[in-house]
This record gives sequence, structure tokens and C-alpha cells, in this order.
Amino acid sequence: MSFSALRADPYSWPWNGRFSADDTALMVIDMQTDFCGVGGYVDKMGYDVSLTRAPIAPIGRLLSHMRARGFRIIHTREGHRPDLADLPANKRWRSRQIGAGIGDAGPCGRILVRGEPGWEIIPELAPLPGETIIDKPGKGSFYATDLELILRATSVRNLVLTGITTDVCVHTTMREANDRGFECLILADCCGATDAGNHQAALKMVTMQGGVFGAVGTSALLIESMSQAAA
Ligand code: C5J
Repeated sequence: MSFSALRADPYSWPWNGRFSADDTALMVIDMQTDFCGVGGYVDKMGYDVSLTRAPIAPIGRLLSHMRARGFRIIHTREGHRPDLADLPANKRWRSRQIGAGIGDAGPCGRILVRGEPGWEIIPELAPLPGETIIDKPGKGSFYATDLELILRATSVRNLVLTGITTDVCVHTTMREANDRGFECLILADCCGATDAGNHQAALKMVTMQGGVFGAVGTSALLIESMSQAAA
């Protein structure tokens, strides 16, 4: 079954009019305790985790709809090897400067280290068996991962982007995907940043130049489009 384009900003998405579970994947980016839980990396830096927790419920609803229709679901986790061999020295230095040293011990285990409690995806949005999980050492989901190989091998052309943070890992992934020719939709209510102004600014950037990185929508618009086809 295919679905008709939704009224996204600044164009109806996707550009070529229709999308389906065969050519579209939902990406849920870095919904880890370190980015939205008490005692995690973002909390240790002193930011308000209510901003990064805001998309949890909308993403949960969207997951139910897209899982039921057979869409590919791709979760990502930012994190480093326990020996920190993949942690650039300047990333470690910068995180220590702000009081949340990556690799250092924190209330949720070693910060942003693979296998630690803080690195885990939050239980509310836990991947189901069979869903794809991409472990990435950086902000973008394509850098130093097999994401592109998986998308090409499964004929995915469209990406629906959700997760945290809007201005960092979600935006970097959207830019990487757009440069590779993937058609991207970012959902405003399913993302969150450590600063409300940065969230809005990141969404606005997408809409410039006729949708320079893709389009901005909401989970309600996407669910409406999928529900109309079912009716
Ligand atoms: C950051 C992310 N902010 N997931 N990572 O370092 O946005």
C-alpha cells in the first residue's frame, strides 16, 4: 500500500508524491538515557531534560502506527568503545570542560560508553526484535557506520527523522542523508534540543532554499496521511 504526500513545510513530502513501507524508514535517533534521563550526559551538562524528553510520547505513538504498517524502524545510539579508542581527544576534552566527561563515571555509569546504563535506549522506546540498531561514534548516523549500506540494500529512499537532539545528531544525520540523495522529513514534535530556540532554528534551516535538507512535518500529519489511505 502506498500513501499520498503530506502537507509538510515548505513542500508536500515526499517530493515525488507517494511513499510506502517498501521505500521509507523511520529513524529514531539517540533516544538514550544519556540524552534524556536524569543523571545522564545532558543532565550532567546542566541542561533541562524536559526539553529532550518532550518527544518521547509523540515518538511512541508514531512507532505504533509505523510498526503496524510494516515500516522499517532504525534506532541509533551514540556511544564509544569501553577502551575509548574511537573517542577523539578534542571531544573528550570538550565534554570534560562542561562537567560531563565522555568515558568518565557518572550516575548512569560511564558517560556515553557502549554497554553502560546511560547509553541504553530508554525503555519507553526500546527497539523490538528485528529492528535495526546503528551504533555510531559521532553525531551523524552515516559516519563510521553501515547505515548507508543497509538503506541501499533494502531499497529505502525516504527517511522520517525523529529523536534528539534536533540541532546536533538529528540535523547532522539529515544533512548526511540529503547529500546522499535520501528524501528526508523531520517531525517537529518528535524531536527535541537542549535549547528551545535551537530546536526552532534547526527546523527553520531545513525549510530554506525550498527545503534545502528536506521538509518539516508533524507526526499528526504523517499519521493522517497513513490513516486516509487505510480508510
Ligand atoms: C549530542 C546528540 N548532542 N544525540 N548528541 O552530542 O544530539
